[in-house]
Amino acid sequence: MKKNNTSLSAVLFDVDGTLADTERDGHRPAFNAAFKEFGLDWNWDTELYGKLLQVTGGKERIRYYMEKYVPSALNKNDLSSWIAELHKTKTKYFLDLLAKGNIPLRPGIARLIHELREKEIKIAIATTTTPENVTSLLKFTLGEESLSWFDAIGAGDIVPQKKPAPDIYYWVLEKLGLPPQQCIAIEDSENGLKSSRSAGIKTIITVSEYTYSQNFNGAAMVLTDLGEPSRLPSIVSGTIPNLNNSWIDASALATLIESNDQ
Ligand code: XBP
Ligand code: MG
Repeated sequence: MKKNNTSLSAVLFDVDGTLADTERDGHRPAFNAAFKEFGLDWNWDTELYGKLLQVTGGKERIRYYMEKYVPSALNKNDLSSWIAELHKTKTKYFLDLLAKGNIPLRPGIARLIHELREKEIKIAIATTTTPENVTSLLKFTLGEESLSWFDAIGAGDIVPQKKPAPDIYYWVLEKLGLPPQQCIAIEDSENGLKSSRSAGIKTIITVSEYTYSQNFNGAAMVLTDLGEPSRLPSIVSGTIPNLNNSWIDASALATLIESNDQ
């Protein structure tokens, strides 16, 4: 018997800031450790990192930082390969941090993933981050077998343009073989929202430390997090019909798909 009798076919999750708070105490110190290993005196403090986050993608972020703050360092024979090597070192440090198990999933993420699986609603990942970062985060939070739960994992450089471009969402929709009208995206940032909305997908925002003051026009709903039955989320703006001060679950997402709201 088909368990999912709604028009909701898939939920597409962003990773950084959405599945887990990875930026301030994950990616940022990993970049700094890589800078140190490369003998660079660069230090991305929490405030500067907030500004740099407007550029998605670690390699792109390093290049942007160099152009803006240390242009003299741009003068290298093969700048792109040098940035790629530096970024590879950063990924190594980030994976070490994940393996320590210090970066938990955000409220409601594991609950919703388990419920969607039970109801046979597809789940997928649409992120800018490096593929190994996604697989490690999933492995160390939901367990090794969780990788097989996802019907598509779209990550990193597999598309030419990172968020806010819609490319990664188009890629995932194609892998799933689904139209955007049957999917919901869960994001935490303005760049992520631009990406998912440009691909025509209704989107829920769970704000994160670095994104709460961004512009979320076009989101179906903006909340602090997905919430748990024991700890309801706070609604920042918007609503889902019949949600009534509750947490985000599969039936709330199905109602959103079926509503005429954005
Ligand atoms: C996440 C990012 C990523 C991470 C770093 O954006 O911008 O660049 O900060 O990952 P989103 P890499 O959540 O919108 O996908 O260093 O592996 O690129
Ligand atoms: Mg994000």
